[in-house]
Amino acid sequence: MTVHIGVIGAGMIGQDHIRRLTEVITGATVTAVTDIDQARATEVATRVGATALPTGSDLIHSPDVDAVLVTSWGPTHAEHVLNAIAVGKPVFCEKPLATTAEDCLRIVEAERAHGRRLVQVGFMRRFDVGYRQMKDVLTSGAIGTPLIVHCAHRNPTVPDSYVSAMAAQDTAVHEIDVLRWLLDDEISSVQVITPRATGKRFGHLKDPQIMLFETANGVRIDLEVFVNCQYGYDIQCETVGEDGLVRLPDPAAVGIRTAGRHGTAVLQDWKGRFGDAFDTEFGEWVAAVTAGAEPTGPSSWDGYAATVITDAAVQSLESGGEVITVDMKPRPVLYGATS
Ligand code: NAD
Ligand code: ISE
Repeated sequence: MTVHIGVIGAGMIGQDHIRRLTEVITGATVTAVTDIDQARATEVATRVGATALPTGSDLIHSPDVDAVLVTSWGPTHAEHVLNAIAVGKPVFCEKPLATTAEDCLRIVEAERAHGRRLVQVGFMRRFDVGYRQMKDVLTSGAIGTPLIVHCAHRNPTVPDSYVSAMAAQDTAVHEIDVLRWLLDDEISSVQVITPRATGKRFGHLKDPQIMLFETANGVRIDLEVFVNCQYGYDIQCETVGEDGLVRLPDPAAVGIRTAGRHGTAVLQDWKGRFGDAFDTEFGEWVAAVTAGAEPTGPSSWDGYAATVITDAAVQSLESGGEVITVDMKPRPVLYGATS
């Protein structure tokens, strides 16, 4: 069986995922594309032999669409995801699931009323080989009980449109998701402090930021977010346990010795760093849809949790560094709660 996918939002990542679905993944084809920029929708649809449709609603209701991929702007995600749930179609939504906790909860409630999971959220780090190896080490007990996690998330530069709150909402949200999953624990409080700002950023931006999280089990996490670090795209993560530590590997790269120096290149963007993870993410999602099974990747509950925690981080940033308690609703049984 080939899964017929409709894509809402044919911008940068939408086009990259369309390429992935049509050229990399087996068992899927893109049959419909929509974008508020109709010319773009037509151009992208034509490229892959799909039909350009006028709106997200037309696409979701189309008989030629078995499953929906949402890659439009964040504030539009909730509407499309709710419409897909209403017609019972599987939906993959790029992060964020929604830009407010209230909208995330509406999605969780709609899915709960439907009775089974339909939604997967695009937190791709859970599919990265290095993070998966780290998860296996933690689960095996090889380093004992985890106590501390040190992380860094660095981008070379960001555009003028990037504002200080996006350090949590757009950037740290990936650590927030992957650390909840790695530790199988919930984040209970967050504090954001701002060291001396780099001179190499737009004047309005607080960069870098240090985010300090505590989990329900008392693990402490420090995360440096530095989105104008200049030198490259660099993701670091080290978990310290009672009996040892486990560190995320750097991407494999040849060592070059020349002109009296020895070095390796540093990647420049997230597309290069997480390209394989995106491929695995979509391969596993398509396999689940093909089998008529519930998706196994990040759920709408994970999307809700990430939004609540990033809201708390923004609140801390805006308060000048207060410790903010994360106020999350109880997790429903559909998402793994025991009661
Ligand atoms: P983009 O601006 O390049 O593309 C978004 C596209 O959606 C545009 O073509 C726009 O016209 C279209 N659009 C907006 N609202 C629409 C609507 N209601 N219906 C149809 N089309 C609509 O943005 P992007 O960089 O591709 O980001 C898209 C999403 O992907 C964002 O939510 C972003 O956070 C997420 N993203 C995730 C990652 C990741 O690492 N997982 C990386 C980058 C972006
Ligand atoms: C971007 O939206 C992403 O999702 C990238 O993974 C992240 O590294 C970057 O900081 C964000 O702006």
